[in-house]
Amino acid sequence: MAVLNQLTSQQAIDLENKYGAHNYHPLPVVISRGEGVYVWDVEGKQYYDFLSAYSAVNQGHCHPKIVNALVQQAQRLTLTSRAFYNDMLGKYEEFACHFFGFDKLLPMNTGAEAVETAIKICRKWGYEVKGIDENKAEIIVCENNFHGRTTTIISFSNDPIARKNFGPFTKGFIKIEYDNLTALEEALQNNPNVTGFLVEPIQGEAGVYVPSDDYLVKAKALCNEYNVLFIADEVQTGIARTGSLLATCGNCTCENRNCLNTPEIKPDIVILGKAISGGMYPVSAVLADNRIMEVIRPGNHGSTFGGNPIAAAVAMAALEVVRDEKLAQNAFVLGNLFRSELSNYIKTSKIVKLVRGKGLLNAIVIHDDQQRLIAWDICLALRDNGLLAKPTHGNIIRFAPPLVIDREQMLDCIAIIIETLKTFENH
Ligand code: IF1
Repeated sequence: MAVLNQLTSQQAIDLENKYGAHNYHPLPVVISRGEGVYVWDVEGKQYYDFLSAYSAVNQGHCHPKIVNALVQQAQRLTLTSRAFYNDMLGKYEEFACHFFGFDKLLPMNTGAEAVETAIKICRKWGYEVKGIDENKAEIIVCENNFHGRTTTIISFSNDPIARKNFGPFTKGFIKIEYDNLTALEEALQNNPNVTGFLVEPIQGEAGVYVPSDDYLVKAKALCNEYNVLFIADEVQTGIARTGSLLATCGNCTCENRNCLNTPEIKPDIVILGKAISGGMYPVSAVLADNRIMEVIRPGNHGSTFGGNPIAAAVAMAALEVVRDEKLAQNAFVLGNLFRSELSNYIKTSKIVKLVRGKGLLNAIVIHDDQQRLIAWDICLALRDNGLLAKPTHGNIIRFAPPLVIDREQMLDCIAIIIETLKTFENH
C-alpha cells in the first residue's frame, strides 16, 4: 500500500490519469488545503476559490463550527441505517423543516438522488392524489437543464455528451423552453397527465441564466391552476447562494427582504444539496408539506446513508452558519458589487459580452466570435494570478466564491479578474 507521502502537483495529476476514470477534465491545479475563501496547492501557492465546489462550500472551506460538528458526531455514532431510529435524525428534520418552512423532509445524500426522490414523490402524488392513470404521469422540464447525472435525469437532458450511449432512457418528461410562460401554459393545457414542473430557479450549468423577474411566481401560479406540483431544484441556487435563503422562497429566515420571498412561490417540493452540509459531507434533502409527502410509505424509498447521524449533525451546523453569519445578506450585497464593477469594465471590453447572476452566483460571457478556448485560457491565467474559476459550456466563466467572502477580499478578486481579462483584450 503506497504511503500517502507528499506528492508534487504533477505526480498527483499523473496518478489520477493513470488510476482514475477520465470522467472529468480538471483545470491543472492540485489543491491540498482549504480555509474560508482560500485554497492552497501542493506547492503552497494560495488561491481565492471562485467556484466553491459548484456552490457546495458556501460557508467557506473547513468552517470550524461544521468541522467540529462532524468530528464530535463521528466519535459518537456514524451510521445506524434506517432499520433503527437514531437520536440525531429527528432533531435535524425538525430543525430543517422550521428553517425552510415545510412540514416534512426526506433525507438523501447527493443532489441527483434528491432529484430522483422528488420525481418519485411527484409521480406517486400524481397517481394517488391527482388521479392520473398509472404509468401515464408526465413531468415538465426545461431545455438546457442540469439536474444530475443518473440515467433517469439524463433522460430529460439535451446535453449530447451527458446522453450519448447511455440509453435506453426513462419516459415521462416533456421539455419546454426555459423562462417561457407561454410554453409552460401550452404544455399544461395540452397534457392532462402532467403531475409536476421541475425547474432550476437559475440555470447554473447552462451558464447562470437568470429568468425574468416574474417567471417563477407566474410559473407557480400556472402550476396551481392546473393542479401540478412546482418542484424547485435548489441544489445549486439554494442555501443563500443567490442572496436569499432559497432562490425561490419558502419561509426565509434571513432578514434580507430583497429576495423573491413571497408565499406565492413557495415550491410544492424543494430539492436541496451541496451547501446544506457546507460541502463537508454528502447531504441532500427533499422537503414538502404533509399533503404531498404523505404519499411516501415505509418501503417506498430510502438509502443506506440517507439521514445518517453525521449528515444530521453537519447539516444543522452548516445551516446555523448560514443564519448566524447572515450569508444571504452578504451574498446579496457583494453580488451587487461584483456585477456593478464587472459591468463597468465590460463597457470598454472587446472580449467580454456581459455579466449576469444573482447574489454570488455570477458568470461572464465571452463574445461568441472568440474561439471557445479563450475562456479556458482566461481561467488558466486567473489560476496563475491566484484565483480559481472554470468555464461552463465553452465561452461562459462562472464566478461563485464562498459566501463568507468579505468586501476587501471581493475587491481584491475583482481586481484580479479585471487585470487578467485586460491581458486578453488584444488577443
Ligand atoms: C458534476 C455541473 C453544476 C446541480 C443541480 C442537481 C445536481 C447538481 C442544479 C446534482 C450538481 C454539480 C455536479 C458536478 C458539477 C456541478 C455542476 F457542472 F455538473 F452542472 F453545479 F452546474 N441539481 N451540480 O447543479 O447534484 O448529484 O452532483 O450532488 O457532476 O460535475 P449532485
